[in-house]
Amino acid sequence: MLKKVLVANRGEIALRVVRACQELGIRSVAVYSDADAHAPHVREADEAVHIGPAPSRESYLDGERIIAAAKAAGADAVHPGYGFLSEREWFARAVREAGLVWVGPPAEAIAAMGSKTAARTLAVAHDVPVVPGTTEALPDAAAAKKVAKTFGYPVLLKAAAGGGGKGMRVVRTAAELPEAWESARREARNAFGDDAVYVEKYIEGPRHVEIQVLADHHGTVIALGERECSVQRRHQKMIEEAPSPAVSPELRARMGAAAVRAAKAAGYRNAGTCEFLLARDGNFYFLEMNTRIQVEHPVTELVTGVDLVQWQLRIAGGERIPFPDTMEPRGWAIECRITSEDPTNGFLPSTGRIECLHVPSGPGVRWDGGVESGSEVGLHYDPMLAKLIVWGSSREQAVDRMHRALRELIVAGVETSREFHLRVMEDAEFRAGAIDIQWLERRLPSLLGAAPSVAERQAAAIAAALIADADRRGTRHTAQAVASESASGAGVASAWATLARREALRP
Ligand code: MV4
Repeated sequence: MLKKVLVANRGEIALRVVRACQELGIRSVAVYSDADAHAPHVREADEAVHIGPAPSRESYLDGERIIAAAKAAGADAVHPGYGFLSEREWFARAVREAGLVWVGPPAEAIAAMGSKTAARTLAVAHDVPVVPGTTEALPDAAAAKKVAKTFGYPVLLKAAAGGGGKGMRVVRTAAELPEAWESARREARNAFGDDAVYVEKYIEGPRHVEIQVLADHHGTVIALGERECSVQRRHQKMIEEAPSPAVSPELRARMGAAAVRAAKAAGYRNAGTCEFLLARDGNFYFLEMNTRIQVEHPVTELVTGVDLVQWQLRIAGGERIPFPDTMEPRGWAIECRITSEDPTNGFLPSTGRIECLHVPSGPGVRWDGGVESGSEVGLHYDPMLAKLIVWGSSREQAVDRMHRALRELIVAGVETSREFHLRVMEDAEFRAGAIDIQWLERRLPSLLGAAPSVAERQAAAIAAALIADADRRGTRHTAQAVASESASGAGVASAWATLARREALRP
């Protein structure tokens, strides 16, 4: 078993890993930048090492510095979390060469899955379905046109080095292809320094469904079911759930088996995720493998009962996976990403001090957060403050429970995605599970333009009652905050109202 793990990350995932270490009796070492000296992940870890100034490049992305910190602290392993250095092949290799255990897949597996075309080639060779198209980059637009003709329009041009939708172009007719080809190449070159582009059949209105896998060092590879991640905006996932409303036990078994084949083909170890497109006709296609623990891992944990982060640590320490290779989900789990973004203002990042944070609780509620009251939210790092995750015995119960939990949540001081999530939980299409990867962009105008949510209407009623009450108690300042926020109709109204309510009810 590992004895001391350096957590090469910050925020909620760093705290998540520290908690797993504590539960396993492993010592944890946090790292922190100037901006994070007082962050919860630093305080909760057994030890902490300062690694540099606020900009990530000089702290959380400084691999040499992090490895030096691990050695200085006497750690025997490094857990990278997600983002930052988690999928850098060179870092995984450097950690290993420093004599430390890498809590993740081998550098070779990261490399095998790093290129889209290489991953497609690997998938094809192991009977994992991929979208019809080429597995090689094409020399020019004429070659692309020729290939497109064989499986018909629309087609999608994709960057071989791809990621985040960069260098992707939908082409609906042969006439549009040359121009799209040039712009896809240009974008790929700028984004990845690699202008290799290939062609796929364009799948209309699919879902994004991914399969969680775990692989140990003794040849066992298992699938832990799927996550539905279609509710996303500009390639940023907003809400994830497990299982998917579109996946039957039979489909789950086939997708799971395909994911296990892909993982085995890559020599995969530890936790990873195979991303698929699930087409309207029920066909599924492998897209890529994420060689890290993902943001949305808790929904799988809640429906399988498997602590994925603990198992990352156990597997890295040499333990065998004790679970059966087929796992049916129990109940339903939903995750909402609580970000410091203003949904009414194009999801513009919001900064400031978190003046008040009241975390939801009660049956079936989990909060994986990285901030607290008093935390400063700046622009140096990702705007995700926390994840609110709920479990229910059915999808409907989970959605209702998420709505209840979101109503309990108060974040005052920065704008957040809370109100947006409330509206989604109230949305008839979402409640019917009728979602695909374009659903959110399509629905956003009506979601944000909709009548005030239940929470807002309640907040308005509470605010009205409070104004009278606060006057009597001489706490007019609270009443004024409530009144002005309510009158503006801003998403923070209910947060202030709940805060004020608590103030007003204080004896
Ligand atoms: C596709 C597709 C439709 N057809 N491939 C987007 C990012 C990259 N990882 C793969 N992506 C897509 N590939 C074919 N042949 C649609 C997308 C896509 C998408 C996929 C998953 C989640 C969100 C998405 C949003 C837009 C487009």
